[in-house]
Amino acid sequence: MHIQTINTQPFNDQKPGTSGLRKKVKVFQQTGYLENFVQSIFDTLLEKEGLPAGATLALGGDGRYHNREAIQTIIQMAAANGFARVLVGQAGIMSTPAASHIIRKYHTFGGLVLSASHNQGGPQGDFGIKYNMSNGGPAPEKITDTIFEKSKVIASYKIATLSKDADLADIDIDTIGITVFDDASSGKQFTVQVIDAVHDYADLMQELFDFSAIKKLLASGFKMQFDGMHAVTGPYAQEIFVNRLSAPASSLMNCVPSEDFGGGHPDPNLTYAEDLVKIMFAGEKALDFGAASDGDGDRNMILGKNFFVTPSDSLAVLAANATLVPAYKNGIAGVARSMPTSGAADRVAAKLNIPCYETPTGWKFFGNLMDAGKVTLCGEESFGTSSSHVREKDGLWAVLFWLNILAKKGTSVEQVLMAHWAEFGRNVYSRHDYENIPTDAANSVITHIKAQFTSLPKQKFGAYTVKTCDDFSYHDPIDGSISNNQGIRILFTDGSRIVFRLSGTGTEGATIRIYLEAFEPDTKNHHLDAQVALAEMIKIALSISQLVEKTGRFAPTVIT
Ligand code: G16
Repeated sequence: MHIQTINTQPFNDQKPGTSGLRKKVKVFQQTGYLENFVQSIFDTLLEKEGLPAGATLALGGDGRYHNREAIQTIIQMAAANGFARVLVGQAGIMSTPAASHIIRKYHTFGGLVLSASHNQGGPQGDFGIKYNMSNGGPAPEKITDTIFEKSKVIASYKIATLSKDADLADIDIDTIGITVFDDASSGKQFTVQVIDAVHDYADLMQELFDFSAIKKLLASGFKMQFDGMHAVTGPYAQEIFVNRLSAPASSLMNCVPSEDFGGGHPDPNLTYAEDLVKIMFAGEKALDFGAASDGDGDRNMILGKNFFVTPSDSLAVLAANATLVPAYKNGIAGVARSMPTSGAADRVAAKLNIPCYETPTGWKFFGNLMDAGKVTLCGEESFGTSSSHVREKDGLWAVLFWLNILAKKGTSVEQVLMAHWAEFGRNVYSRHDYENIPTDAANSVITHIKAQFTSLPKQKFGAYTVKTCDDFSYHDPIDGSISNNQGIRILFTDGSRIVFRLSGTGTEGATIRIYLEAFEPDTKNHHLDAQVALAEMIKIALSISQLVEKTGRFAPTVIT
């Protein structure tokens, strides 16, 4: 093994967003681009903690285009930077929740997850990379800020040639097994271990949930469909639903992963999971349960027969019914939700007399709360829910949680929601996304809203009166860190809210997200379509933001 130091020039655009660095594949293919970012991560780690003897790095990605090349480069850089071992998913693939589990189960120093999540793949699509800490969770802001600072001044990176004859030979990442390389100069060894992350993950799910109850449900004529969206969860779904829960193979669709996600957009929502939506909204012919997961397997969408469960409601339902699941049978310590997520979970927490935390958007903000044992369940409106079993959101976990609830309750998805709303009231909720807007136009919308911070309070808009407005700041109760500018909140006197945020995960132009929420206590209105129930809030949001005038966009790209 030979270690080389290669001189490089910094790039000025390597600032991690909501979840790691996401860019077009073409950007990542520039000479030195990936290497600079990975070296900046390693330099940050070496400076902060140093590498302990025998340090192991977990490594895997969602299998998108450019994954295999990046995996090879990172293995060679890990060797050169002093890691003793790399645990790599077979074929370089690990879902994000599986990677989090692998880091925790094998006590690795940390992990690199190659994913641009729900963003499109292929040569013209997106690629991404993020670092997860030894707790299995995404690096917090203080680490990602340091990585960015280092990326701006980097002058060289280290890379090893691993084959015995010093050629840059590709390592076999397709065969489960261990390869050991000797470093003649230091006398040390470097190990690459290819692992089957699917089995490790499926074992964990089997420990958490009542598989025999779910198996019975699936054998009882209950019909489900899982849409893998041509992404990473296909093999996991096959192992869990078909091999372990005996669901028919026909209950899986789009479950063979492809590098460009079959040309689709692997985002499990009502717009992009259209194949599944057609099946689940087919009137009498619709199945009992439908679910989809995203590019890297951390998001989920839950559908009943002709019925959509908002992610905010899903979190609340899981919290309210947690004791039906073996892993949570003794109750949950607390819940946390991102700020734009509806307050439905807050109502459950209040009734259960457990704390509910409000954090900025981004799973990284939940890690401290889970590590400190303050919360068990976390969720975000962006189709993410999970628990402290890992430190990432977990798509299949949420699907199994729902199946476990349905198996125990013996009612339909819609009946579960109707009963939930009857007990807690309904936080009617919707998100409107305006994608790929020129950055200047998007910024002018945000500036325009902020300019009204002093004039908006007490203003009346139809039936609604503004109580306060601000740009959300989070004070982490565990480490005391402060995160400012996390989204504009306009709060109304009756508890309704409008939130405006710019997405931190896009790679083209800007995406404006408008989050709308109104509380409806009256059972006779609970069946209403959210767009109908929120019609007035939608008008108010457009009037305050002047979004149509400033962007020339007359309708959202995606409504969830
Ligand atoms: C990422 C983060 C989530 C966040 C989401 C939305 O999800 O992991 O915590 O809620 O982005 O971010 P934004 O609104 O900034 O686009 P994923 O699934 O893309 O990793």
